Amino acid sequence: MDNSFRGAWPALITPASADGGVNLTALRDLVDYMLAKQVDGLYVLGGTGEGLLISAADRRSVVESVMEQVRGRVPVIVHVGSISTREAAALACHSQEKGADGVSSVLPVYMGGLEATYRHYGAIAAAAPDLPFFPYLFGGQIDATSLMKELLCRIPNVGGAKYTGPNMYEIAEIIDLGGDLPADRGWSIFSGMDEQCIFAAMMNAPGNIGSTLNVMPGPYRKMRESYEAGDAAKGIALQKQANRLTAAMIKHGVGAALRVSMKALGIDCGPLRLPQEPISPEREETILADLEEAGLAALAAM
Ligand code: MN9
Repeated sequence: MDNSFRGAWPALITPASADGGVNLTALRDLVDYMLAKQVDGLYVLGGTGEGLLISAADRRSVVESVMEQVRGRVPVIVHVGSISTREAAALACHSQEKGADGVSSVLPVYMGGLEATYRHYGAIAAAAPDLPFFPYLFGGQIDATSLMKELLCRIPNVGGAKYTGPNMYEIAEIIDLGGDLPADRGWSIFSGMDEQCIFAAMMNAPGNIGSTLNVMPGPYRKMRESYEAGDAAKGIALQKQANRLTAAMIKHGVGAALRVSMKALGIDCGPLRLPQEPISPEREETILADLEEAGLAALAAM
């Protein structure tokens, strides 16, 4: 049995209502849009999904709505990271109860250090013991490979990681840690830098999770397919094409660019949550013009 996840996963936006709450109707529309685009899974309430900016009660409603809307058609990993270990653990427990397929968490946000990380992740993973747990490896002063080795010893349900960094040697090392595990134990290392998806695929990363996949999941699916079919050159060409749009998004701020793109694609995800800068109508126009110039329509249609 293969318990591993794979493929192209959007780090789903969480549509906001005018007052900063959640627009659950738009959220359901967004889920349907992603399923129609044949994404392989959904990663909800992460950085892109503004999980840390949303109240715990609203985070629970988001999970419930997403699970209902998806109805088991693709796996869902819920990011439960929180400044409070207890709150993250309670959210993990709720996600398991509601049928999520995995939980994930950023490194401890405020109280860092290795031992604190073990305690934080240990408590979260133990609160959802039937689900694989995925550390979100991003930022922090950590040796990611040693951390993952140690977590494999300490946490029985660690199932992989979301690795958001540019170091393809390091991601390969972490992928290889799975080599010694029993065959029925899943080990899914997702790459999280959209700009590097194809290179992580070349290091055998089975999937990628990222913000720009809300707007253009197709190119990532196709670049992986091309590589796996033996056509690395085509995969690299697709990566470069996608990177033109990603670069334009980074220039304007990825959060703002995602909102503007999704609105142009027919789903109004509402305002960015505080403390992000609101998008003025003039800025929206400039951003959209730049994204269109960078190939938004063609990439989104793939
Ligand atoms: O992990 C996102 N990374 C961060 C997901 O939010 C730090 C990525 O999808 C980036 O937004 C993307 C553009 O730099 O690679």
